[in-house]
Amino acid sequence: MIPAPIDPAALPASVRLETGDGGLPVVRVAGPAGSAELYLHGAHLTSWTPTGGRPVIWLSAASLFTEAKAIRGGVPICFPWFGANPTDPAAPAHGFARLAEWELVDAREEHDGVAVTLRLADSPATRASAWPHRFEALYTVTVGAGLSLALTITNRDTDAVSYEEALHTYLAVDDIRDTEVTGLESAPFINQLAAMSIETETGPVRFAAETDRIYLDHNAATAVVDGSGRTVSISTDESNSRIVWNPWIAKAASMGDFGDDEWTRMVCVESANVRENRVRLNPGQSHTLTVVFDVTAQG
Ligand code: TA6
Repeated sequence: MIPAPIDPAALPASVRLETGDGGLPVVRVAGPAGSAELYLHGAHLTSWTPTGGRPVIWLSAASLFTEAKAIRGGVPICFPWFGANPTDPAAPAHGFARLAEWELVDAREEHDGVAVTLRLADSPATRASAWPHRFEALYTVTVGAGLSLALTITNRDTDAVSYEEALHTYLAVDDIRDTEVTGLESAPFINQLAAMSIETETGPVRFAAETDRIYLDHNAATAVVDGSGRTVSISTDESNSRIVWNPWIAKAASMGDFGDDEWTRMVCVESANVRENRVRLNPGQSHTLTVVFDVTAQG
């Protein structure tokens, strides 16, 4: 059964479908335990703030809000490939999902959370892409004192398919130079900045230069501890890859939608299934990647 777009008049009181930056439609959630903004463009979460706390998700002040470009910051959805497409150099980095317009198909209040679901399915454009398969994607964002993101992909094709996915989360930090990512101690990683060499962490991930690391076969919880005393814990289900990224000075300056001085205020800790961890689905099968964020110390 294909869910129909929800009638805006039927939305619960804590959910509004409005016009956001760049004239793009945005779902604004004002729940009892947290607030958030979720653009239909790319199903892109651009903010999450627990009630009484500070924003947890980072968004560039220089982000463009146009249909032709992914929003910079927030939680881009990388699907159905991660990074450059291996066969089509003209294909958009990180797949087509973050550039597509998703539909709002459900919104409901649960306990102290508010759950909003967006949907994307194959189209003539996706069927003409480097990944031409029939599929349905449902993305449920649950906003409360914590944040839950669940991406379900269903194979609607007649053949088995495989794909990569990442919830490419940009987290706000006080200063990247006083920040560490725990939970990856002793983990091997692909260093994207050193000819994909395989290296191993010797402790928490700390930052003193551009950092771009892919951890495979890793599903343990991680956490971001910044100098303000805030800890954001990150737990996942059905996610076997992690990516950690900070662009540092030169890469930040090279991106037109990223403020030159913004690199100190963010870190990407991404929950994914990439490379050898890609997902394989038989016809009719579904897979859900879930990530949950909790602020365990406000600071
Ligand atoms: O996840 C890290 C990464 O793959 C980096 O290599 C960098 O390219 C980043 O994603 C941002 O990619 P984007 O296409 O959003 O500029």
